[in-house]
Amino acid sequence: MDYDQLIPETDILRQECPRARILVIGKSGAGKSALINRVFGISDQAITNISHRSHGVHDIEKELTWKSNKHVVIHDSEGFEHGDDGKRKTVEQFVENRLQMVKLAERLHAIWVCLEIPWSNSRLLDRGIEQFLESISGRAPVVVVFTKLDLLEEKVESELDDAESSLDDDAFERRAKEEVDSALEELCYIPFKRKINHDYPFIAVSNQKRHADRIGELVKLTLEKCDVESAWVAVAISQRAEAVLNIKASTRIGRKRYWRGLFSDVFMGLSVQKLITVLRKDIVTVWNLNDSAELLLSDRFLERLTVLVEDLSSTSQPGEPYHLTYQAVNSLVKTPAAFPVAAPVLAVVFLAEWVLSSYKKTKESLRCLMGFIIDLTLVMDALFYLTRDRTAVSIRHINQAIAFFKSRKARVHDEIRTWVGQLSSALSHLNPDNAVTKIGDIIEKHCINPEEGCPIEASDDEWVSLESLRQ
Ligand SMILES: Nc1nc2c(ncn2[C@@H]2O[C@H](COP(=O)(O)OP(=O)(O)OP(=O)(O)O)[C@@H](O)[C@H]2O)c(=O)[nH]1
Ligand SMILES: [Mg+2]
Repeated sequence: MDYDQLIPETDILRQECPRARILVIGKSGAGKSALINRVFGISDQAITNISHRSHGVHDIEKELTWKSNKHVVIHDSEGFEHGDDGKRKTVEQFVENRLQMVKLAERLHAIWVCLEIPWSNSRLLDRGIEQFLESISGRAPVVVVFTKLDLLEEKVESELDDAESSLDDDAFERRAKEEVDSALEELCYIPFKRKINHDYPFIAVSNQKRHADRIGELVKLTLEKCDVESAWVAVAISQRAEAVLNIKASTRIGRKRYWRGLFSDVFMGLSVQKLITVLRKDIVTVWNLNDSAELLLSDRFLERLTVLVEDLSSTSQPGEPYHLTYQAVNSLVKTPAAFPVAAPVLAVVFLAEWVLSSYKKTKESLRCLMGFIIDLTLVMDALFYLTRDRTAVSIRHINQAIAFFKSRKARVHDEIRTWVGQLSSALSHLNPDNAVTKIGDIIEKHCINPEEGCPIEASDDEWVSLESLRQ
């Protein structure tokens, strides 16, 4: 394999399906824009651009896209009332056409039908929507979304408060939850199933932060409907609701051709720097954070990652000093042509030494590459939580994420050491799949618990120094 073949898997997938394409249908005010905001982390300002009220005219063909999340395109339909046959047929025709498109990128990867929970005795379903759901039954990747769950909760809680004022807090919460569940059955699930013959998946959501897990659930239901790998990856990358889905997307991409290649013979002799540059591109792409300044693709970030990993490059224990920078400068001065790098030469000297060699199938290489993939993924996981309010990634965020990961690094690296240590020394017999599976297991074991998130600690606006990472 030569360098030209070594391109990020995400670039290949992106050619096939660069964006998740989703149709959102629902009455004006049903909460479509709020939902899009929650799932894709798109700013409120952009949301007002797609309000039907502010635009008046509505065009399902229009592709709505956002600078802050380039991995999604939305078609927004305000739905149709009973008797709006013309409008309904337009939407049906649109869906039919899109289902038959040859190019995966042009097809609809999901249709979210948004129905406001009728908490104040309004109507759940219009006849028009019923007809639409019947007409496309089974052929389209529909998920039904019952919106504004918080308003139902408020109503149930206030009624319960009036009726049962003597309950203590825990009992109140339990009762309220039970009553909300049964109200959802009664107001949404049962009437929906009675009216619609087809078995569409559904979920009740709201735009409140405390319901983030339900937004995650919606994304999971949507992914279950994606039967083409590249579409699955596109949707998983586009969403910003669930870190675990980015981790899964990472592992799925990792299983493809070239991650496995890292653990087989095809990359022998290539520059490790080139390999990790490609790996970094893939992992950063999969997380799809708002990185307008491209800090995550910068040399500075790469330097810090390679230093995080360097304790795996030798059999010595963490904490022993490294004199790598000195050695790297020296070897660079002696044999500059040995490093076919695009990055400015000065940046190269800061990279840890293990990066500046060519790839060999040794236990050291295996430990370092596994470490690189795992460390970067766990740093991205922390960044996901730190920038969850959709702010752009900053150096401060990156420092915080690195510091948080560093506090957990010893355990992660111990696991990598132990696993590689027990392999037989004839690594040519290594099944690449085992290494990829192990990477996935370690990441899932050490990723952040969504309920805890990543603690925000004081941090600098300047990049954390390499020396302090080595301590
Ligand atoms: N309490 C609560 N309000 C919500 C929720 N979702 C949306 N809203 C509010 O409901 C109103 C309408 O929400 P939008 O998201 O703009 O509705 P839409 O379906 O996009 O409406 P159009 O763009 O007119 O078709 C706004 O004032 C939102 O703030 C929710 O989950 N809970
Ligand atoms: Mg809207």
